[in-house]
Amino acid sequence: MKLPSALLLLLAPAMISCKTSFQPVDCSDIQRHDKNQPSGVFTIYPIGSTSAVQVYCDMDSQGGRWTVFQRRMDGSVNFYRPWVQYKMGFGNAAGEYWLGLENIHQMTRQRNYELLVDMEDFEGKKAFARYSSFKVDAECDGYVLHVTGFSKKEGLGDGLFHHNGMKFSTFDKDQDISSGNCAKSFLGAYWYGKCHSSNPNGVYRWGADKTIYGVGVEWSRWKGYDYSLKAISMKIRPVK
Ligand SMILES: [Ca+2]
Repeated sequence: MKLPSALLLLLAPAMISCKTSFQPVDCSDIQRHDKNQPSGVFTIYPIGSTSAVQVYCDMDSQGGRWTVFQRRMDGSVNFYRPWVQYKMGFGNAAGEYWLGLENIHQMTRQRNYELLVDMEDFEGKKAFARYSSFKVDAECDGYVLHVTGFSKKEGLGDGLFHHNGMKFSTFDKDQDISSGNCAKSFLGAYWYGKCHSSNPNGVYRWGADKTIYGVGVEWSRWKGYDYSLKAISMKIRPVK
């Protein structure tokens, strides 16, 4: 059936508003809207209608609803990047990416979030660390990390204790508490302190490698400082 063009014009605003009415802030909103959504790439709006950004939603791990803000899995994306890139985000939501500190801050400013860090080594072993509270302050405060409530009974050792309360640093913006530049020394970007007990944004390498200490994709309380993980993803969801 062919509609008269005048009718189409009348319908247009309704069609547009219908299409844009659902603007999820995170993957939890997406699952609430449709409980059958599988894990995959979705568009969220962390800072309102003009802030559309693609993310990977983990709808499977430990009840699902997780918004992934960091993911390494194959070394396809270079994570040794300057401040502006860590602020705005980079990579590909279907693969390796960083969601961006501004998006993470805006999300955790609006709701109370918990954190899950899923990891895998090159032998196929999996592990996780979970925290009951996760929040990142504004840029003017250095995107300070607040992460507490580590689950002692589950998963592996606390790799974020050292990073709680630290500002975010990149090689071109040293906000760590070391006299040196942790981002340069350990070839990553992170909430470095003096310097790290985990280095998820370090150099992608293939497992155990003692040639350069501490620069890999690491979680020291699981595999030490000489083992670069095969995969790691950091994900958040609102606390019910
Ligand atoms: Ca420093």
